[in-house]
Amino acid sequence: MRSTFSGLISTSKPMNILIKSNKNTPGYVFDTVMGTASDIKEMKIRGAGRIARAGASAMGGFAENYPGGSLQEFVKDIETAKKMLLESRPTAVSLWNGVQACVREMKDARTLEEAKGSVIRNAELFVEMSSNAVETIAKIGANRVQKGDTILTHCNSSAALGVIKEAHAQGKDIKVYATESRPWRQGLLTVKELSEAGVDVTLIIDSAVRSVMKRTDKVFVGADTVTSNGAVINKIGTSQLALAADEARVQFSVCTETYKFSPMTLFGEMVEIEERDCEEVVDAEALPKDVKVYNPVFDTTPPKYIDAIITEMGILSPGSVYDVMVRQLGGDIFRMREIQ
Ligand code: RI2
Repeated sequence: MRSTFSGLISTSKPMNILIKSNKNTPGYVFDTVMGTASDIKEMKIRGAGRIARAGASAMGGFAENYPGGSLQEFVKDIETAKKMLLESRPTAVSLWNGVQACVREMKDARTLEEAKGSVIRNAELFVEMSSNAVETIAKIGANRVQKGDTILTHCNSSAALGVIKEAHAQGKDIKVYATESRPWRQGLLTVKELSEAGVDVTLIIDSAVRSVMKRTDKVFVGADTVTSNGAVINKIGTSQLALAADEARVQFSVCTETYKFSPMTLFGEMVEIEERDCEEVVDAEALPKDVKVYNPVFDTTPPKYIDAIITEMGILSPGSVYDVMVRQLGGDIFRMREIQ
C-alpha cells in the first residue's frame, strides 16, 4: 500500500472518542489516559514493552482516580479509556495485551470498588511481571554470549539491550554494532545506552548491515509481535538482518517477553503492519509532487531465519510458540473473540 503527501498518510486512526462518556464522570479522570495515549502516538513513549507498561499504568491510574458512580458507568468508562489507549498504536499487540490484562477480572466484580480494585491490582501485576521478564531475558540471553563476541543489534529494544548489557557486566568483553534505524533513529538511543554502560559500541547506517555481518558472531533483536507460527514482527529492517545473518551463518536470536505473542494469530488473523506519516521519512517540500513515499514501521521475519526466541520462560524455538500460547491462554483460548 502506498501513500502520498497529499492524502491521509498515517494508518493510526484519529482519536475520536468522546471524553465524557456519561454526565457524572468528570473529564479529568481521562486526562492521564489521554496524555499517555498521545505520548505513545507521538513516539514519546515507544518500544513494545514500554508502551505496554505505560498503557497498563494509565489503566491503573484511571481506576484509582475514578470518582464514584455506578459499576455500570465504570465498566462503560473503562472501555472508553481502553479504546483511547489502543488507538494510539493500533497494531501493537503488546499494548493490547497490557491493557487487556488490566480488565481480565472485571467480569467477576459485583461492586464498583471491586472493579476498581481489580483493575489497579492487575495493572500493577502486569507492570511488575513485564519488568521482571526483561531482567530474566537478560540473564538467560547473556548465557548465549561468549567471551569476545561481536554482536549486531537493531533499533532500540530493551529486551535485546538487557542481554547485551548483562553479557558486558559479566565481563565477556563484547563489541556491538548498532543500526541507526531510520527514520526515527532509535539507534542513537541504543548507542547512548550501551556507551553509558561501558560497552564498546559502533553506530552503523542501516544499509551497512550486510557489510558488518562478516565480522559479527551473533545478532540479538527485540520483537513487537510474535505470531503463533513463530514469525517475528519487529522494526523495519529486521528481516534483512535475518537474511544477511542466514547467509553468513550467524546466529539470529529474538529477545521477547511472551506477552508479545499475539493470540489473534491463532485464529488466522494477519498482523497489521503499522504505516506512519511520510513526513517522518522526508520533508514533503524536498520531493516533486507526484512522488509517493511508503513508510512501513515493521517487517516480518519468517521462523526459518530465527535460531532462538529468548523469553522469560526460557529459550524457545519458533516452532514452540504455539504451545506456549495455548498453555498461557488455557481454557480461555476458545473465548478470545468474546474477550476482545
Ligand atoms: P522492547 C520497538 O518499536 C522496536 O521495534 C523494538 O525492537 C521493539 O519495539 C521492542 O522493544 P518502536 O516502538 O519491548 O520503536 O524490547 O516502533 O523495548
